[in-house]
Amino acid sequence: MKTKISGIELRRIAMPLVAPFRTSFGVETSRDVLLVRVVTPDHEGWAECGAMSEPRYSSEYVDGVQHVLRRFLIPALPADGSDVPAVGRAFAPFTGHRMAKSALETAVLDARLRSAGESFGAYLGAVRDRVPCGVSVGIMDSVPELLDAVEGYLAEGYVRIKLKIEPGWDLDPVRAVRECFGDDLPLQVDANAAYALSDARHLAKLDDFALQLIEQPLANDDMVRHAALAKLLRTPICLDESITSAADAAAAISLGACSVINIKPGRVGGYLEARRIHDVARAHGIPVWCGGMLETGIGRAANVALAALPGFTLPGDTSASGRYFATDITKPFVLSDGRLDVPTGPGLGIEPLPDILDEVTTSIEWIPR
Ligand code: OSB
Ligand code: MG
Repeated sequence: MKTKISGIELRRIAMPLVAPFRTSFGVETSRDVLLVRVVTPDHEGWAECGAMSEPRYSSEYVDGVQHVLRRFLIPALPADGSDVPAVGRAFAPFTGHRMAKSALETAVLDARLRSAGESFGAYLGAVRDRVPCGVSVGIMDSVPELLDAVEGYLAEGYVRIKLKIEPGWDLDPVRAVRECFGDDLPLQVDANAAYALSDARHLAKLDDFALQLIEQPLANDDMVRHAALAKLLRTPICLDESITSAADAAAAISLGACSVINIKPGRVGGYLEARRIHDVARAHGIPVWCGGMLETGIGRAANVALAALPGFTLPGDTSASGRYFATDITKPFVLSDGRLDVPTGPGLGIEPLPDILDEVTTSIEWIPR
């Protein structure tokens, strides 16, 4: 599977969210998304970069990603159009910048798979044709507002709820959701690194609510304290920000820093590394689930394919298009019976709708090869 790349388009789009999404690290009202389009003589490959406009969730941000792609990663692409693992090897000398690497590698992979007529799911090793979906619910101004939002999502059919928490918005919202929707609702929380180990006694009060997990309670770079916290809580710890590679996953598992892993392909440098994390976790009996970065249909298509691998035994943050955007840039992903269908066409199996894409485009940079 070798095809020469004739050029790469870096396109920025502005995607207003249906409602503001608040986390412990900030409020998002509109996604500034970078799309990568790899053009070959007979196909094109698409990918979406998960980076946000400011370096809060992680050190990457969308302007920085575009710069790194233009300055380092695009020039490093193998000139002979070699296979996708070779793309990863060509990027390896550059430290970090995993969301940038992921976006370019994924667009190359999509172009290759489209020319081979193979879907992302088939390539990655999907074993399901639909995946159960959860929804991540942001921090709200009041508990009644939160209960309204959760009620709406449950009515749509989402099979598990994740509540964003931070100091001052943790026990009360969790208690209220449990009281209102019962003990059988699969419920989890995500702190996005908002706590310290000295909050352990407070966090242990969440143990009463039978949560499936608490995601990333402590700092991104602190696996050792997560391992210490795990000994003080009954609620299982899941890591998101802390896991940036399969090596990190292996380290976290052997340290006892987590018993569940959230896999986001962008955070870990691409779908091949995401699959390696899945494999490491599965070999250790650690469940994984697919996280999200408020993606459009382009990023979602690949995430849903990944979520169909056998080790993804928990519902992901792979919500339907309508949870994020009034109009998606692709044919929308629609929830049916709490599930999304895994696309089956070549590559991502979905592509941007040209008219909608043009309407939301804020800039286009073309980089010839
Ligand atoms: O921590 O999982 C997170 C969104 C942006 C950045 C970080 C996170 C999130 C979410 C939403 O929780 C996931 C989604 O629905 O895409
Ligand atoms: Mg998270």
